Amino acid sequence: MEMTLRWYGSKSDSVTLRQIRQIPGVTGVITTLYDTAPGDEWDRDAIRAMKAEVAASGLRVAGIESVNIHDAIKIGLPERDQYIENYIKTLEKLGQEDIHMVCYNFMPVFDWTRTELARVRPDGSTVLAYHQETVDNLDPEKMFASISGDTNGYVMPGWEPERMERTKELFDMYKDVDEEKLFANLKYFLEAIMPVCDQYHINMAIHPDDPAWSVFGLPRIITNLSNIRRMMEMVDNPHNGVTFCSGSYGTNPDNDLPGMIRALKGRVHFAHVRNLQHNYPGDFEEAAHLSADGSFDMYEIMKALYDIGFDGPIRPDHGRMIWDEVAMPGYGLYDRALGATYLNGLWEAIVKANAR
Ligand code: DNO
Repeated sequence: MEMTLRWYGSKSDSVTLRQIRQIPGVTGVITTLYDTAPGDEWDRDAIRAMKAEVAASGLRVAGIESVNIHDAIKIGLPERDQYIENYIKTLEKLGQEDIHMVCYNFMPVFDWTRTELARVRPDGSTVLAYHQETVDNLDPEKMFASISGDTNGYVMPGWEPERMERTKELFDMYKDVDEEKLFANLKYFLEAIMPVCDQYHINMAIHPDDPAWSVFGLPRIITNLSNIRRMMEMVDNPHNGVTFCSGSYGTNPDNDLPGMIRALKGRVHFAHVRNLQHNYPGDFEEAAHLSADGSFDMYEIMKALYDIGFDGPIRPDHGRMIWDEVAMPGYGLYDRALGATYLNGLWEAIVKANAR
């Protein structure tokens, strides 16, 4: 595995490449071209410039999170072919620039969903949290407004204000899309892009729906092992794989995280590893990466990744806000650095125990 950190670019991230470079064992970043909109064909010079900026700090671009999917593709509108064509050209350029892992998601309207961005934990840190009853009683158009006061002034990916202003229009556009249609549209997209992935050895890593169930009545399909299997079998190609995000699949306590990892051997192309705390059915909050701070056994998760021979990029995921840091919720420096160090420690112990 390669330990990485997500980086939002020098224009908007409070965390610098220099700081990331100083986290022991972190050799790469996961980033994207932040001036592009879903559906745009990326510019090769811009990809080169991004790579050069990262390389100048002694790090490398280990993968892209995300090349976002235009709504026309997810909905299955006639204009999807043009957007798929653009996506293919983007993948081609990434491949030519030696970037071989692309994370994306296939969630309608909302990317990840949380009801609080700064819930206070017993130790005084603040974390992202989810309370089902709040979602059930909330008009989806007010979702963004209800949390926007807690973003610390950062635009959070997936929650861009321009997109949130269009919530009503987006709901209308998705009104005829059910799970079956979404699966069919995903299949159409994957079939179209696999040839370019084969040509340039690009691993596509679909991100799970977070939380791993339907919100606001919208269809959500990347939620559990049987649906992932269906996705992999409908376009059976080793480049059609997943981002194993413990914090997203783990929102549903029925998902056996280490068991899922083992079942996905060969198809886990990227790992987001973090812990969360289940309080009671329908309420969870994010926790420190340490097993003892939340509900997951982080050792078992790392051990499962080791056992399947995982060799892709991995990153600590949402961190708590600690030590008075002011940053994008979930994406400060301090707690993610602690997370990276802890995951590296688990990995070293697993590697050495297995070498004996
Ligand atoms: C949230 C992230 C997601 C993820 C996208 C991938 O913190 O994990 O926004 O990047 O779903 O496309």
